[in-house]
Amino acid sequence: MELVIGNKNYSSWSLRPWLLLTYFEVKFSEIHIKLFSDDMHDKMEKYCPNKKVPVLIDNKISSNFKVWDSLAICETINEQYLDGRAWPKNINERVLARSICSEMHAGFFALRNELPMNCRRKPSSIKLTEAVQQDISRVIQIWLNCLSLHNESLGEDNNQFLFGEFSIADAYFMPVVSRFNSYAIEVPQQVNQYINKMLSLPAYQQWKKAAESEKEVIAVAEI
Ligand SMILES: N[C@@H](CCC(=O)N[C@@H](CS)C(=O)NCC(=O)O)C(=O)O
Repeated sequence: MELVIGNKNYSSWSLRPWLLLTYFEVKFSEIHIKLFSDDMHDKMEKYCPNKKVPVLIDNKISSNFKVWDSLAICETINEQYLDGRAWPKNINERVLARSICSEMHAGFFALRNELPMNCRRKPSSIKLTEAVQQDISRVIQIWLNCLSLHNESLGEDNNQFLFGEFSIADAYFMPVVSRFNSYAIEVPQQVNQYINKMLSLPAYQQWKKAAESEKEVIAVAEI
């Protein structure tokens, strides 16, 4: 199985399925496309039906099996390799997890444009517009709501993923966690605990290390 991904420092959509596969130790290899490089279009032509990354290629499932778009890829990994355990077991939590992933996938334009993922950025704050502040508030509201489901008493040991166990929802919000860290966004203590937990995941550390060793600098928002 191969996952076609962009630059690890910038490609937030690539990070989502990559983290899911890596967290659950599903074996795969990577095909890299350097975004906005000279050969990007030729490689996209070859691997990416939608001319975007990520794309999952899995000839074990069937010949020329390709899935594009991060959410469709996460769903496919969950179905084909994880026996459904990457969504919460409880139906109410599962629909909530699906809803917040879809909301992330279809919105948060100000957050994506104004705070582009840049894993190796030394954390520091920037001036936030009203639009991005609204997106940030909504993310915090989502996280607090999810975290409250499994954190009955908010003691220090209650350091859970969004739905207790790691799920697609955590993989989906990993790039937002990275952005909140890079741009030193102020958050409530419980959210800060979640952010630190996510940043210290070995799978994210592995991604970040690779991002740090990439040399190119891309001056484009929302990639
Ligand atoms: N909705 C898509 C978005 C994919 C996307 O925009 N990928 C960016 C890189 S993170 C890309 O390939 N950009 C290149 C381009 O648009 O030419 C997904 O969820 O996978």
